[in-house]
Amino acid sequence: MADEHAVCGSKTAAEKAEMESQKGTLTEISVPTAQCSMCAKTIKSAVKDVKGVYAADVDVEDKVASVRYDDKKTDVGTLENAIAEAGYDANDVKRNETAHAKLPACCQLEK
Ligand SMILES: [Cu+2]
Repeated sequence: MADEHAVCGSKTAAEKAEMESQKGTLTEISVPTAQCSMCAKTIKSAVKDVKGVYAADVDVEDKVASVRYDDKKTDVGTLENAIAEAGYDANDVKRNETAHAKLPACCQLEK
């Protein structure tokens, strides 16, 4: 396994294949407060917990979450809320401050 030591938030081969498949609808959600690979991991797992999401990827440098989802089971608003509930801004949806305060210190914004 070449990426056994890959940093948190990087794609596994299976995830990469999922993102590249044409399954479902692809949307990109702006996540301006994401800062590091831990953030990417947190956002990714929050989004993947939403029913109907096939695959998710977060680019911390571009500050964008790419999500493939079934538009019959969920929608962009639900995805935005899931990210906000995890403590991150998502498009125009503001982060849940309580969740944000519980993030690892490196992921919290400076006050
Ligand atoms: Cu972080």
